[in-house]
Amino acid sequence: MFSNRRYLGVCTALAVLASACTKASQPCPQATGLIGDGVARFAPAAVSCSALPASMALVEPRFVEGSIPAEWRTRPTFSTDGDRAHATVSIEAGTSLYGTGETAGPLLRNGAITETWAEQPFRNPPPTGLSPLEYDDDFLNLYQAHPWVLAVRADGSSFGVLADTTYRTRIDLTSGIELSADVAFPVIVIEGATPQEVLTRLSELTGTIELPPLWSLGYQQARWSYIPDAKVREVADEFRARSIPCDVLWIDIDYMDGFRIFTFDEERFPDPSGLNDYLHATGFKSVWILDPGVKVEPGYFVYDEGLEGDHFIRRPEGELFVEGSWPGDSVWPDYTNPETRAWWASYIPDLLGNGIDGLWIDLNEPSIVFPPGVPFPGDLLHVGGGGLPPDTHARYHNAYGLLMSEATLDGMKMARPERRPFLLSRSSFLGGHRYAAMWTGDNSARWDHLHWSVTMTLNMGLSGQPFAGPDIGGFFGSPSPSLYAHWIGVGGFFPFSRTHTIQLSEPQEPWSYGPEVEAIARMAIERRYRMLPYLYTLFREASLSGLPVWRPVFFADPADASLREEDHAFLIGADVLVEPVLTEADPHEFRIPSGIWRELTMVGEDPSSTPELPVMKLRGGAILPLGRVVQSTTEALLDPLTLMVSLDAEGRATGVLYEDDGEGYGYQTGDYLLTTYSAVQSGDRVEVGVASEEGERERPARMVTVIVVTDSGSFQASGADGSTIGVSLGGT
Ligand code: NBV
Repeated sequence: MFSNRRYLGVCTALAVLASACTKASQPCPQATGLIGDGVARFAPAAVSCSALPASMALVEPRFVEGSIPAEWRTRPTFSTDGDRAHATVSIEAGTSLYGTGETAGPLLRNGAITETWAEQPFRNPPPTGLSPLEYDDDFLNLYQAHPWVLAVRADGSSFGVLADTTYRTRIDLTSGIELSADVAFPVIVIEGATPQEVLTRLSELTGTIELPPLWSLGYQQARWSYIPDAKVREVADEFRARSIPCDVLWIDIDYMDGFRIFTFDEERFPDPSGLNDYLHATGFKSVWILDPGVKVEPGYFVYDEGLEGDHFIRRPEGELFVEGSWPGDSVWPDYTNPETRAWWASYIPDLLGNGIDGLWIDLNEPSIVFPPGVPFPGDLLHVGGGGLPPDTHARYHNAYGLLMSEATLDGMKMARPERRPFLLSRSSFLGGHRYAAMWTGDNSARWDHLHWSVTMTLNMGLSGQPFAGPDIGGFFGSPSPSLYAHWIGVGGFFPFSRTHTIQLSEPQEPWSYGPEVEAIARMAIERRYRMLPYLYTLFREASLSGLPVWRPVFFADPADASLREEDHAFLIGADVLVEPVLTEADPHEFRIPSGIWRELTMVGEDPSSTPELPVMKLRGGAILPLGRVVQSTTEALLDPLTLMVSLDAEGRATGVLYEDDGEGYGYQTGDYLLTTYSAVQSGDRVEVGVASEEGERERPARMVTVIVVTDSGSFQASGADGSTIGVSLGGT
């Protein structure tokens, strides 16, 4: 039987019949029915298909493939209450709720209320001790919007609920799952035997991340702003002089000429190419910021050309929408228009032509800077196109960051089709991970934010975005030496690992807190570089399966109710358990999964002298591939390769290592090497070797050091990669 989708394809191919076919079928892209394996869509019965919003979360429309079976467990009940549409999903006792995107607070979301409305947080007056732009766990909405809940039942089986609308949606988890909005919306329910299966199914609908360039997984250093360019060089030199690994320096808004996007300040950044050449010569990459607000100034090329092409958002009466951004009075591109996206993308090649490696898009909720806290009116007009209907800002507000990400990424790919792009976006919508990584916005140098940086990264992963991390050390304020040491201690492990801070704050480089903290920061960052082969392997997995890089500990055993609230400890992939210290006082009691978890120390580390660094544990049955400490990923990571082995109760272990050239797309045509290593114990000897391999890349001639971690100490041996390496547990 044809799915509607294929049916349409056949209709298109048979041109003669086409009009008859489409007329007869007219499939509704929002109709009720099964739309994938374990995926059902429910549309409110009383609402016609044309009245339902088209999905912006999904990669492409999903058409009904069959009817929903009678035994389907999770069904929303639709109702209306005045002008408000509701969808209610009841949950069984013992069901734990997660996801809901970017929300401060605990990992477990039962009892929480979230609203999808991408917004720079603002409160006036703010609570004591905070400034108006600082967020805490009282905010219902932050910069990103993910109308998505991941539920784990008592038995470990799982389902996910997606309110498939970009309109502002309230997600009330105080009793079951109650979704509501001012417009009717369809609900997609995904069933799975485990939460992992649900997330993989979600990624089949919303897409996965693209494999990022290896350098973007290195440690990164930012501040608002390193000015002038000489300061950027000085920071780069300092990293190298102090042997603190770092891959990327970030350039904030002050590089621009009067904050006009796509320009450079002639005095402070007269030679961006020269600056980038300098950075590249010592193994750094650079990422530069871009805002969406375009200065209203006749004669400024972006404004003139944007006006000419009619690319800016207008008010209902037809005049341009003008408000204050960094450059003063500004207008905003209407990214719903494919021509506007192409226009925006056309500026990117010249910008990147200055040797810029990656881009960072900010304020794209979108936010007005002056005066702060003024919302974009819901009645502004968007022209749409390419499948998006013309409609108001109320409909497209939450998708603005996603569409700006798409346009910017298009420009990056156009500029350098042979290089994998790296893009970071402050705002986005569910599915935006297809285009950009995210950070958790303007957090604060406070202990509660250190904890939330872990829970937010985890919940982003449970909402389909694996490439996430906070401003390490906090954006607002200046952390104490102890807070920075603890933050960078865990910070070395974030999928996206960057220190960043606000204008005029105290210096926040790893050496800014004296030699003791500097040594801790160096160790934390060196741990990251040693772990990069494993992290890169996990990013590849995320790009294929949608599984997050950081995972909550309950992933190890979804049926174990005692793990559901643990949100200090977390897993990196399936094999590494991290127990960070996220509190100033009152030590946290970790709930960790049952089974074998052996403490892991990196070569040369003395954990007793560095309580700020998290305890790391390796799952029994796992082999962890580690690289060597390098100053940046421009150096070869994997010679020697270290394999840390933690045997299971049967004396076996396996582990996977993915490698390619770290940039470019050669991997898509076979230029990669995926190795499964295995270890088997017999008596007091463990033999470790290659169990299987995939890909056309040749195995490099390199040494492998195998370290078998046991309950009575570590034992090691070395040999050539590809050979069988025997490790004697007797130590001889
Ligand atoms: O561009 C300046 C900052 C930036 O450093 C920060 O990371 C963004 O989240 N940006 C916000 C604008 C400042 C708003 C107060």
